[in-house]
Amino acid sequence: ITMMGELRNALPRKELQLYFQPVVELASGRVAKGEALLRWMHPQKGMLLPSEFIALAEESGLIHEFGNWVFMQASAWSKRWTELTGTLFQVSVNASPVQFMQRKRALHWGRYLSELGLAWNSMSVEITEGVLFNTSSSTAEQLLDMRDAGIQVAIDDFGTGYSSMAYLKRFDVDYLKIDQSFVRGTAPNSTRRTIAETIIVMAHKLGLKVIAEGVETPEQRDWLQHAGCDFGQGYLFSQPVPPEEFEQLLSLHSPAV
Ligand code: G
Ligand code: G
Ligand code: MN
Ligand code: NA
Repeated sequence: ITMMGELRNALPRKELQLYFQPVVELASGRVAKGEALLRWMHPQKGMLLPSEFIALAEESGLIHEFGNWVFMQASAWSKRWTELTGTLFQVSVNASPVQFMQRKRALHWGRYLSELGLAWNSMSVEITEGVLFNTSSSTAEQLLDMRDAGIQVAIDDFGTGYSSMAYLKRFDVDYLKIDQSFVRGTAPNSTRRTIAETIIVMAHKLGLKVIAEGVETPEQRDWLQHAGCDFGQGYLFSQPVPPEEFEQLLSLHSPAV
């Protein structure tokens, strides 16, 4: 059987699983949000990461089915964690550009959220800059529908793509996620760090919140917080973990000091 054949069976055979990585509010150290990351528990090969199967899912069209499953699962976890913590607990999902080509996607997700009785802003969708660069009317329509459905939008890996300020303004997104490569800049006057600090200032002027990715050390967390960055995500706080393990991080403050 081909990998494609196996991938077709992955959902009915319950081999897909969501992991979650905490997003920490830097000022308080509180786990404020979570990002859902897809895993394929392959019966022979073990746990496969998205880089090993998402492209195949996109080519085959399975990505639509997978993406809907991811959204529904993640919504249910948002509902549970909101109840557990007593405050709105937003969960984000990643979406491929291909998913935006399917019309009415956001409308269906919005309807699903209201059936579940989820509050506004319970969910956010992470897209790459390439999605904004796509000028098709379907993309613009989907982004507007997201807004109407109370689903927030984050630009993932910001700084690695086209990074056009004009698109940010035009599409009215909610979060910028600074790509890991800029967070790696350690020296105070390094180019990477300067870019990260500039992105933070720009985002705030446009009314967007900023999430830094790939935060691995207390030093990185500290300069990001000092630069006014709102949230951090990375191995310093936690790797992506299964939901049961994620839940244990919720009542606690960030374990890293
Ligand atoms: O932790 P990690 O190796 O899981 O993530 C790698 C990449 O896979 C990330 O860039 C992320 O955007 C992508 N990814 C993770 N989960 C999903 C998903 O459910 N759908 C899509 N389309 N991409 C995902
Ligand atoms: O969706 P996105 O492209 O942002 O996916 C994030 C990827 O980065 C995932 O593969 C995730 O496992 C990985 N990741 C998350 N935190 C860290 C970190 O602190 N360091 C490194 N090197 N990778 C991370
Ligand atoms: Mn992401
Ligand atoms: Na990213």
